[in-house]
Amino acid sequence: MKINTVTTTPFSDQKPGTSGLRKRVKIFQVANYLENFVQSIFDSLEGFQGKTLVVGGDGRYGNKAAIQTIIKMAAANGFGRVLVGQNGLLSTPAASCIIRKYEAFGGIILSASHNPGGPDGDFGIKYNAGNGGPAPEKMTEAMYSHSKEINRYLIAELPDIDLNTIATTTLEQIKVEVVDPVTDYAELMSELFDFNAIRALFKSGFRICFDGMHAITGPYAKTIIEDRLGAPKGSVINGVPLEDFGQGHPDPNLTYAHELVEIVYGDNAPDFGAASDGDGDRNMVLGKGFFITPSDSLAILTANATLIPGYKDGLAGVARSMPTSAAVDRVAAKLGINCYETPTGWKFFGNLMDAGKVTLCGEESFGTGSDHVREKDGLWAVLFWLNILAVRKESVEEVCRQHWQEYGRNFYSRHDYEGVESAGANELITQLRNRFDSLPGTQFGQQKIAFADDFSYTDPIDGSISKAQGIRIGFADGSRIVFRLSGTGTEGATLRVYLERFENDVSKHVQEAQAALADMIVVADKLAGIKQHTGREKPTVIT
Ligand code: VG1
Ligand code: CO
Repeated sequence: MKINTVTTTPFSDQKPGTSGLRKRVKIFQVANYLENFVQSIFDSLEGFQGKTLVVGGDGRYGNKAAIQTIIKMAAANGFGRVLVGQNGLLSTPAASCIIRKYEAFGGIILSASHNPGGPDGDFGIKYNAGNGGPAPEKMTEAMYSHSKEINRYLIAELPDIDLNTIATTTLEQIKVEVVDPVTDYAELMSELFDFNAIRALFKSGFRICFDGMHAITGPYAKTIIEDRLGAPKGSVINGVPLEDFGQGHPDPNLTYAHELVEIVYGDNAPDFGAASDGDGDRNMVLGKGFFITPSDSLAILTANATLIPGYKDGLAGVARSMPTSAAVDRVAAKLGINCYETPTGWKFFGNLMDAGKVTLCGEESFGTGSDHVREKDGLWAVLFWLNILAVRKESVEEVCRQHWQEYGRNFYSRHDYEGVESAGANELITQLRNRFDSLPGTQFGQQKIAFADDFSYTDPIDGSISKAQGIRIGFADGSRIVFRLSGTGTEGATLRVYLERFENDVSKHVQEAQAALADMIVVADKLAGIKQHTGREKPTVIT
């Protein structure tokens, strides 16, 4: 095999964010940009000679070309086998599943998740370790260091692989296997959930609308929900992955999944609605005209876990990211299991799952998952809900209302100010930080501040410390506002404001979270000067 050593110079902006390296497609198209980062990944790893690398992506523009490059670089760097999804496709949870199942050394996933795709959209790349989970901070920092010093990359002179055909090709020292992206994942789902019960539910006339948003989950949802579980054809909409996601924004929330929202809030609505994101790790769950917040979803799955075959013996513990509402904490307390609070990003759950401390994890950003893989998993959450409904024979709304009745309700909302100027956003955060000492005791309208801090996390397993993970302002009545800057955006800065208020008395429940949180929304602006620092009158997206 002829291996070329190509001379290169570093790029200064290859620091992975919350979930890998995400940039505009245009940036990834700059000569050597992708190659430098891939080589930096390999340079930060040890002991992979002759081992297996899993490669796949969410099908966005640039996916296939990047995969051909990565295969040649993997060969040149000494991997012995590459497993790649047919047509270059692998959802993030399926990649995690395949890494684990075939005991691969690790995997490279090409995705910018929920960010728009196409030539003017975003591209991304992330490395997952042998446990199937996103590289922990220590690893991403090593990649970044290598990227700042790189002066060469290795690439083999090999023909392109036919990604469309399931086949194994041996190219001198390296074996490339093009595998079906769905089979292994679907098998894992059938081991966790009661497919017979869900099949019976659909047979009884229960209707679902699953929106693939023209991203990766279409083929998975069609195979599992329509073919295996018997939901009628057409239950999956926008099910064909497109390179530009049909010009959409594959982010499953009430704003971007508006087609689905109109269906479940419209006449003749189905019993259940769901959507997933670009790379298949997020989920939104809806009943007939009824939205389940991701934080509530995590709490409800936890409370009902023993109804599911894969979790019938109970949960070791649960974890949620810091900005996620404390709804699951109440369930964990009642079940007598531990509830861990981690920084934003799935990479922080990996150690807890590997150590057997937690079974379910979740984030407010429409992410839920379990230790069946090491990523959040959109379809898994949908199947979990379907299994609960099949057993309880109640509607989504009934299940949720009963949950609130029993545990109280955490009113919750996230306000995003996308693509604002970085200077103003950083200033907002800095000013809050400088006031930590003076804020406690201060009264804002009805609300009195009890504490203000910057969330710092010490990993209970390896002791690593992650500082400055978001500003928390706690109020005397238990309400909370969190301010954080996004680590996944590609343009300017994105300010996220997370608002939460607990209400124990269900008779006081109003359906609309924004109304219930109206006071807090005013307080957030007064406290942080959001309008002043962002120049925005209102958020870009409210979830
Ligand atoms: C966002 C979410 C976070 C999630 C991350 C990756 O990060 O808030 O909860 O883990 O996206 O999601 P940030 O830094 O922009 O707030 V995804 O679906 O890449 O896979
Ligand atoms: Co995603």
